[in-house]
Amino acid sequence: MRNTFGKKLASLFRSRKVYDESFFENLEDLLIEGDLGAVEAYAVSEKLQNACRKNKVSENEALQILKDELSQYVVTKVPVIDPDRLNLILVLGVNGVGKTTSIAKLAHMYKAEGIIPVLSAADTFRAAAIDQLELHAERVGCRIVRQNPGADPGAVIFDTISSASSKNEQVILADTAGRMHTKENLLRELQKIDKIVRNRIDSDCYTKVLVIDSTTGQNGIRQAEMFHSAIGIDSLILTKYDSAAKGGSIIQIGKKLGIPVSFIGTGEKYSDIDIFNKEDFLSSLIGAE
Ligand SMILES: Nc1nc2c(ncn2[C@@H]2O[C@H](COP(=O)(O)OP(=O)(O)OP(=O)(O)O)[C@@H](O)[C@H]2O)c(=O)[nH]1
Ligand SMILES: [Mg+2]
Repeated sequence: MRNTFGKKLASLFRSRKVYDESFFENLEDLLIEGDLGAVEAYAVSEKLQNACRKNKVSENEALQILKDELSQYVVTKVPVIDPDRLNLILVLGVNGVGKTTSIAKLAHMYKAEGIIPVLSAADTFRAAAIDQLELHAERVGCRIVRQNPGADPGAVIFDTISSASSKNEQVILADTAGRMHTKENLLRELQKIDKIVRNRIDSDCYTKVLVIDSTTGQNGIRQAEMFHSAIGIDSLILTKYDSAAKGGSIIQIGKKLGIPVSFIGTGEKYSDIDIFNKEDFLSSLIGAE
């Protein structure tokens, strides 16, 4: 059992004498601590209370009820790459969440699957961001399209689409800035990029993924709301899952915004990315593994 939240939850169930009021209060506190959000925590707790009122519920059954309840908010959806057309994955997120690293991991993964990736350095806000992506491109062994720091990110994406089409590359992985002078600047820039992509890439080949750092907790839902309302998010990448994080915020994001999860980042190596597995995630979250 790798996460402390799961451990605490399991020990709450183990230590309970009866399912009384204080048990449910503790459960709600723990769920909130697990980044589920108060509304979700009370709803889940109430469901369990109802089940306990009707029947005698064992520890395992209670954990299963909890898992089933959370399960409805968590959906896995992986971008489908059509090898015969040009696909584009726009990687978004606030600064430091793991956008650039996730792009390198995805490029590595697609290459291993025989799909040709190309990186697009559309985070032109920080000079170092372009160099960082270039280093990844070298290491992974794929092409990168870049311009100078401060260049128009939309122009970088435009260039990438044009050149990738003529080179028969199959998936563009586009990095974006996590921060600009103001939040409004950032969102406006992203809307411009989105418009450029929508005009040139078939809608079913275009995916906007938001990177959520699993250690950020409650902030994750605010980030998702901000990006989703600005340009619409198709799926999430949950990063830094290796760092004793709970990742409970994706349940809140799923419930409030209905955004599914595609990948999970589990370390700093290129191979440390997996398709999000809902069963494993939930078992780990509630400490039932
Ligand atoms: N342990 C762990 N570290 C990660 C993971 N993903 C990213 N990191 C680390 O998180 C830090 C930030 O990653 P970046 O990929 O540079 O994040 P970013 O979102 O591109 O950051 P900005 O470009 O500054 O906005 C780096 O030190 C990465 O090695 C992960 O899944 N696990
Ligand atoms: Mg970056």
